[in-house]
Amino acid sequence: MTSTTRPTIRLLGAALLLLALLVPTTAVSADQAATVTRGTFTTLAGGGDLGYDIVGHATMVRSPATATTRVRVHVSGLEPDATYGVHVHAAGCDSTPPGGGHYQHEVGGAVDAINEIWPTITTNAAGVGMGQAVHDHVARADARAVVIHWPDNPAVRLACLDLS
Ligand SMILES: [Cu+2]
Repeated sequence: MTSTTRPTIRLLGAALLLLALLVPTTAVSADQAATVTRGTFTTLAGGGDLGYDIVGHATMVRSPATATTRVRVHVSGLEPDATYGVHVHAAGCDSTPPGGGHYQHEVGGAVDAINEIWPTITTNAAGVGMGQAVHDHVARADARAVVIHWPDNPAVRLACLDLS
């Protein structure tokens, strides 16, 4: 071994040691990895009766590493320039009513956009809209459906989506 390669090897050794020290603190371990659930909307009878044919999808990302949950919704087939109440619900779309009740962070707590997950949709002139909600907790497994309500009467459920 020549005298010129030794410093290189030492440097490499130091770099590997540094890497070994850094990796455990910077890498996201398997149990901290984000969980992604998604689905596509089905127009419910309540929506079909009103002439809606809703097409769209939603994605929920639960990130334990940052203790956050993000929901994004993208839909077409809605009224132009309108706002639709959208919530994460706690039962499947095959429940009665579809989606069951609202998902709540603190069960039995406030019915608002903080304790519940409300990715409200605002549409453009073409009736296409997006909604998003970001929360500083990781949603439980019972955050399992997304329901779009009729603005004129929120009791009417227009479309439902199962997150899986
Ligand atoms: Cu709802």
